[in-house]
Amino acid sequence: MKRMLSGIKPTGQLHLGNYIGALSHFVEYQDEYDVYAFIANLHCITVPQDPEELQRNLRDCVALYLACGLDPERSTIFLQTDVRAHAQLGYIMCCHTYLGELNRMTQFKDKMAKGEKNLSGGLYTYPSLMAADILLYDADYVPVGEDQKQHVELTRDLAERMNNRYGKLFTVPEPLVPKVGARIMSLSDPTKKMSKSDNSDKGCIYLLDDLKKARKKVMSAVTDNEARVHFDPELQPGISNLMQILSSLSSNRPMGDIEAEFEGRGYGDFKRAVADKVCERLDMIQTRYREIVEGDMIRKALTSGAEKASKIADAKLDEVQKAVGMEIKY
Ligand code: ATP
Ligand code: LTN
Repeated sequence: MKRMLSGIKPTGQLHLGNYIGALSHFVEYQDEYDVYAFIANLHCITVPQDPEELQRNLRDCVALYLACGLDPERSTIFLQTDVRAHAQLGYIMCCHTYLGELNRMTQFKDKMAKGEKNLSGGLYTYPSLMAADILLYDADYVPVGEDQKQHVELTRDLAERMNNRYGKLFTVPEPLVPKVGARIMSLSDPTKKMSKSDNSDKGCIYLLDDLKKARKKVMSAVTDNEARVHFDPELQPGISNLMQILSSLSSNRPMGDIEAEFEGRGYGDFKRAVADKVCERLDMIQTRYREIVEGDMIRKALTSGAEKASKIADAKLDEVQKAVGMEIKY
């Protein structure tokens, strides 16, 4: 069975973009692949965090993994720091990454360009740690949203570089970016990605948002004056974004189908249909979430996940350290 690995960095509450772009796919792929899904808590601290809030976000993230349908019996769910090999291979990968490569990473470049102050060394070298996360498990596929594709491509380059230098150590992974919904846009500014760090709360639907609030966000989403439900992300970014949301939540319903259903009808009708779908899915997730946080499922899932993941990761780390010549033979 091919192996698939992905992680989420809960620096805030998970939102609909995380769900549609990444999390929902981890769940779908469980039948077909050996899925490893982790909570990237080392990546979280690359930007300043309030300790109590971070703890809450980490717990909520695991609960939401489970509530969205990740099944600890079939998939391996774990907290990154429970598997010590991540930090250690992360360092080794960092020593095999060129400064020029890190300088090209758009996520870091964007933050620099915005003039953000006091960016950390951890944020700069984060793609090397991400490479370690993936390569430790010889993952074949990495399901991510559009914004993470560049990091998986760097991972491929690093895997090939090390394989060439030390002999075959790693599987070279492939990014899996969904055709629809890889970049869900903000509802209040459809030229920007829906993000936890969105300045206005209106553009981002959180998975734990009160249903009334979520409905209101959809109903007041920015659209246009074209007065037709048509898929054209350039000309009608707001409407096209809502269409992507509706399509992704309806088993990738074709855009032509949605256009036909709403032909000659107003945006109000269309937005109501999107809001109904969003609220239906959130309601399902939230009901399950409440059961999970009251029970003992989080602790159990993470304990068995860490045990299973550590076995694989520790063995790979050993192999790498030997190949690089870092161990002493007696
Ligand atoms: P954010 O911008 O919200 O802080 P992020 O990409 O920095 O998100 P994560 O929360 O770790 O950090 O993202 C988890 C996954 O969700 C990644 O695979 C990412 O590509 C995907 N993702 C994030 N935002 C969106 C979005 N707006 N549309 C589709 N996928 C997204
Ligand atoms: N960098 C990702 C989170 C992440 C990840 C990974 C995703 C960390 N390690 C390994 C896939 C595979 C992010 O910011 N969204």
